[in-house]
Amino acid sequence: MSQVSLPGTDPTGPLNDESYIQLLAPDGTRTASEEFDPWLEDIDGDRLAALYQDMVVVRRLDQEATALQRQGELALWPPLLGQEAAQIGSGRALRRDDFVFSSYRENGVAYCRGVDLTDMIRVWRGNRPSGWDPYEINMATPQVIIGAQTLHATGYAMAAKFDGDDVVAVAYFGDGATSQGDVNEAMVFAASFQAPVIFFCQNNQWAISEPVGLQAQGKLSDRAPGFGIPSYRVDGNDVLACLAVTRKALDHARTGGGPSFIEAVTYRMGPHTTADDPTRYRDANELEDWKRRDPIDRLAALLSAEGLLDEALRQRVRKAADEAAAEMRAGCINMAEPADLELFDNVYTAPHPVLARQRQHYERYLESFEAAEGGH
Ligand SMILES: Cc1ncc(C[n+]2csc(CCOP(=O)(O)OP(=O)(O)O)c2C)c(N)n1
Ligand SMILES: [Mg+2]
Repeated sequence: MSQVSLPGTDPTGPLNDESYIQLLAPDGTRTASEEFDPWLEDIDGDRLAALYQDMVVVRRLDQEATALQRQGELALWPPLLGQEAAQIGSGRALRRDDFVFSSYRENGVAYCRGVDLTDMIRVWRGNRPSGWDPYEINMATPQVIIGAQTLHATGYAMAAKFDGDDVVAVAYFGDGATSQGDVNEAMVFAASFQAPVIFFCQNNQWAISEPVGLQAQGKLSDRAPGFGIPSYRVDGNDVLACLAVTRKALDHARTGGGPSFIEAVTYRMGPHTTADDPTRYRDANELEDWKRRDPIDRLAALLSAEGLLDEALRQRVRKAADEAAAEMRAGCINMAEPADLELFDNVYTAPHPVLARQRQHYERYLESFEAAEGGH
């Protein structure tokens, strides 16, 4: 079968050029930047090591959750493999009282927010309709309706502005989501009301099996200025660039500058979810090419060059990753089953007659099993 050439997938085309903000090259070389270095002044050796540890731990948690799914302990898992720098760099830029609205793939950001590791996988085990209390970590539970969280983030940011709070809302979404009406509507409102919101787009090159070039004939970051929103295109596999750019955009929003759009150019190295097989639609060479731009390897190269990646650090990071993975696994296996009728709790804030009737029916249905068992 001959390969059909899709529009916008030309490897030499505008989407594949490397005109993005990069402070750390794939070989670990640090590039000086007049504009962005001031945002990294506090990043000393210890903080570099902490960013490295975060990325290693998050990759390990992601691999553990993938293994748990393969072992039948989770129904589904959306891997973030390859996107660690985009998530840790931006996630670590946020203040505690900022608020995150994410899709299903931002478990690295949830980690930065301090989510309990059992809560991270609760929904994926089918244990509860939602994983965590959004107000405990200032992060809404993951949105599966593609792009809808951009509206929630914009609404939150508009309210914060009306209240005079200097907090910022951050919406995380993918390249595919930029084709949704919701995302475009959110940008119109954000610009009109100069809402303190950041649109953080992780362009991981794929929306399930659809390459980004099919839906975007230009750079995603070029769309935002059309809405009156300043934008950045950043190397999403460079944790320092992601941290610096997000800090700058946060400061801009916090000081009344309004919204920003950040396109983090990265790559989804794994499947869309554990229910997907990417070998059916993408070229193996593409993955090999992106492996050379691995976000963790390049920070390791910088740490090595600076003489910081010694045995003590390696051991500390390995131990942290082992412990986090063990905690997640134990939390998964030992997760208490909810009581059957809990399903009807928290659907509405007040009692509702239709729901009450449904609950009664279900209760009787469950009782019918007990009666049948008693009859034997
Ligand atoms: C409104 C809506 N349409 C379609 C889907 C089905 N769907 C789930 S994930 C996905 C692709 C999303 O791709 P992207 O925005 O690039 O995010 P990524 O999964 O790559 O992180 C689609 C189409 C959905 N969940 N919601
Ligand atoms: Mg995508």
